[in-house]
Amino acid sequence: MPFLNTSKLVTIERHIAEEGAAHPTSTGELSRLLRDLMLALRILARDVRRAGLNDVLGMTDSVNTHGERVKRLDLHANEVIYRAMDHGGHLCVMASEESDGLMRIPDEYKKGKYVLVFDPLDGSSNIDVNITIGTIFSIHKRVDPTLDTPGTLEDILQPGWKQVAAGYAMYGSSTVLVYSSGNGVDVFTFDPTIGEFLLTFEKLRIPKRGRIYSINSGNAHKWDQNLRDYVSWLLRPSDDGVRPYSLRYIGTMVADVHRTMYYGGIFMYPGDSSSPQGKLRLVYEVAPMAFLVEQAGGRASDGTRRILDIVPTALHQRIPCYLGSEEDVLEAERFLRGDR
Ligand code: P6P
Repeated sequence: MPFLNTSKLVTIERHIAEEGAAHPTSTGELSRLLRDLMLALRILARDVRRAGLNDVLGMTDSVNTHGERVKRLDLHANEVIYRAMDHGGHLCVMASEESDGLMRIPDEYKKGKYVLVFDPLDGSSNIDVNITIGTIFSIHKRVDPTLDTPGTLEDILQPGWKQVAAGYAMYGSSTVLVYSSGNGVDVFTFDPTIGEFLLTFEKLRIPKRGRIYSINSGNAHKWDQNLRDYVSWLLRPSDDGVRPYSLRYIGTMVADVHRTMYYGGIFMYPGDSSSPQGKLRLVYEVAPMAFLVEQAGGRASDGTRRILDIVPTALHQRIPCYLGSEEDVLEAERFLRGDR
């Protein structure tokens, strides 16, 4: 797996500016938006690293829109991103997993042509035990870019294929940023000694097939029979040695998908008898991840439909998801259809 010679020393800002310059119609506004977002991610990288020391671990007394107890770091991350992005004049509206509804741009600030939706801290159930967590973001252009008025829910509920850019930061043994603006997937590693995200892997491609499947097997009793048959098949040794697959499940979508992007295989959060639409949210979790997976040559579906073609009907809409190597996701879809 070739890593770049760091002598190129390409920062995320330089990479975004060069990508922007490659588009003749580019105004530089997206570059400035992303520069502001990178500041927020640098702050979160620092705060996640120091969480145990800063006494920001633990639960708040609040419950989010999904009825889930909110970790203090979740709220902090939500606030950091909002404050970094609310005044730049690039956005007309924001929304996040932690916001009940739209996050308005304050009246005193200019409204721009972009929309930002995000999961400020994905994997929060892992915060207190120092397991990898992340931030997921997705950027759309507003439906009518000529407007300078506050954005609306219509600007947010756009299909994933319309995303202008998407990415995630993963706060693990190092902090990495995986990003695409539709020209392939690039990986940047944060160097805290200089406070920069440096390009460390260009045009990441998911292997056509992997040997790892990732799912919460604790829900197996609630799965559809076809899904049970698929997982049983993955575990049955094959003559060519490709199967059995190994199970890897971290419980942080960013980490499980990141591993899948590099090693191949399939990440699944299916619907089941108690949660027919699964757990993960379409707008700010699954759609941005699907965008990245497809940009890396993989496949992303809800078991039957391409994720990026699905038009959201609600901000916090959940969707079953099967993301990863093209051959693995196609195989899962065949089983889910009842084709053997
Ligand atoms: P479960 C983390 O809470 C999260 O939202 C995703 O990051 C992760 O993939 C999923 O939930 C894990 O859910 O039900 O397996 O604990």
